[in-house]
Amino acid sequence: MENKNYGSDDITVLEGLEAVRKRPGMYIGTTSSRGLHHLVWETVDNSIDEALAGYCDTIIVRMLEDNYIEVEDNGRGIPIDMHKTGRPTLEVVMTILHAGGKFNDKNYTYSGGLHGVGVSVVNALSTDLIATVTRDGKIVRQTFSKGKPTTDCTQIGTASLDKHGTIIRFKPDDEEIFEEVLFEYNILKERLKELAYLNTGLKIILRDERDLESIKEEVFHFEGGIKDYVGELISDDKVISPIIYMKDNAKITGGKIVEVEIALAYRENTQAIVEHSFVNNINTYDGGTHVQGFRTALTRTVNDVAKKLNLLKDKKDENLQGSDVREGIVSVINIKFPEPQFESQTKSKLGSSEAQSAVSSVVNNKLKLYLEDHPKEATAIIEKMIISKKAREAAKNARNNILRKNPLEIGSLPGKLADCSSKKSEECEIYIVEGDSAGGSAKQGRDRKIQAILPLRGKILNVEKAVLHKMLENNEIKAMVTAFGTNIGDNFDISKLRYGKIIIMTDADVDGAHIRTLMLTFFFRYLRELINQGHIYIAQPPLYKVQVAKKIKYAYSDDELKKITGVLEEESKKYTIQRYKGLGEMNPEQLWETTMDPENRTLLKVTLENASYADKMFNILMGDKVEPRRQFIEEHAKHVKNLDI
Ligand code: 0RA
Repeated sequence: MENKNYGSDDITVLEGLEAVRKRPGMYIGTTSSRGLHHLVWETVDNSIDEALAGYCDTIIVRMLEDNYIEVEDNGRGIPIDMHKTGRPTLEVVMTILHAGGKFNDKNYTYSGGLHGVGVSVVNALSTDLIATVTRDGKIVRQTFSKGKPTTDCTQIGTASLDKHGTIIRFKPDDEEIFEEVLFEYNILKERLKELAYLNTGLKIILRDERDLESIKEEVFHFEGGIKDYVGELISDDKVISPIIYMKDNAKITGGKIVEVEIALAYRENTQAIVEHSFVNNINTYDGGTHVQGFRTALTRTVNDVAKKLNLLKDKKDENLQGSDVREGIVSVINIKFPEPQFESQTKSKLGSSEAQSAVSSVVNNKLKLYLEDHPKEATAIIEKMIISKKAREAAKNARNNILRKNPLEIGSLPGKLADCSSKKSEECEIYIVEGDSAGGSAKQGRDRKIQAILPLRGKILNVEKAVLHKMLENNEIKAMVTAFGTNIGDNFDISKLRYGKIIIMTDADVDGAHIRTLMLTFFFRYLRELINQGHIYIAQPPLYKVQVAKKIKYAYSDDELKKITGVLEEESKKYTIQRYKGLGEMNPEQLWETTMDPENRTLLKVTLENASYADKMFNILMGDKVEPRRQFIEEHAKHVKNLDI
């Protein structure tokens, strides 16, 4: 073995991981709850890569005492031989930025995940990391702290030759990096379940062992893949036909393979469209070329089959349009695509043009086969589409009238809106406030120049089942959309947005969480571009008021309350604590000072991930099932409240 310049390698190692510790945001986005969970995704992504390459079928994620997370897989195991640098490969993978990828065989190209910065980043941001690898008959272990090895890579046991895998156990650095370390079971659960759906046959186990008295475990394992996912999405709703499932590979330039998997069904009693799409396990919230390919092929195939079955006349103007064939659909598109190009940094929209033809060709072939083999189902589906078409045509004139004199355009600003005086939209903000009394305080406390207040009464419409024009009949929704100025649906125009920031301000209780969920769901489904462009925020009112004589301090979390009272007790000062149940309990000055003053407040910017999570929660809250919802909300209120996932 060549003895390389050990010292200089050491320096690059330190520089690499020091950079991660200096600017963690560059690598994991934030150092709040969202960045914290990012560490888990990063680690799991490595195990998923092993599964994608065909070497791993089980991943176990454990939440352990003292904020440790452990991710175990039965993949090949990180190599344990000596690397050419003279250090063990395991150490190199754990301590050199992006090293993981360099060692992976490059003939497998679907990997990367959303983050793809490598497990060394997790190492850099953990006060403690223990890597245990089983391979080649050995069990070896190396430990690290803040990215630096604290032991050598040493053999700790033997194993039979057919045993292999990696266990990464880490404790995020809560001293210098993360604001608060609190892993949330439901956040892990939702993503791990999604990954299990997207990777058919892969078994993912989530175990919460933080309280040894009550260990919780769930196993996510779906032999039906995304067909099972669509099954979950339709839940107990009535469907027109069984779930249609297709899977095939398509070849693209350079002989590369695209794996295409699609599942879809039509619900009976709704016009709502539910569509999810993924590329290499990344949720493409804004669709892109693969979704485009699916839609064109779906419309074309259905029209062809409809004519063959004599359900439609063979004339062009008789054709079903895209909107007709998508009404009531629940679909999941899952593709594995080599080296995908995305249109945005958040990877929410696929740009690779070859994905369009790949998906189109699979749908053209497979869907046609299915519909021709199942004329009864085909007829039922197409008849539903023809009803949609007729409804569309019948409503055309009436609707044209309404749309032309769009009620949202001709209508003046809503009466309840207390607008701001500035007309410069960049500096303007609108607070959407729950309830009249809080709205009153907000109106008095605000900065009139740049802050507008829109109080909403009661719950906004259940957007789950409603169609667009129905929703616009809802006064609360109409008031919001009119105030924003952007209009909605086909008429949406972001250049008309009247406020740079749209801020949701609700009580810090269960009902507040519920209303926030409803609102986020509405934004997610109908005004997604506002989230995309970073216009939606959540206000953070304090949870407690601590009063010491005439001085008032505010606590925004239980942790902060503990800190404040801790200090006061050390100083043996007397104090009182008030828990704020609603915004209405604060007077205008307090509301301004704690929650609205741009100099002092904290706002959470809503991301697509947050909103999609809210949307998932909403489905459970608002679906057809009439389970005891209250209990559910209470259990999840924390997660809906702590939206910075
Ligand atoms: C480098 C190379 C190989 C696998 C891995 C890293 C690997 C990393 C992680 C992280 C968690 N689980 C993992 N499993 C594997 C390829 C090894 C080979 O060619 O045998």
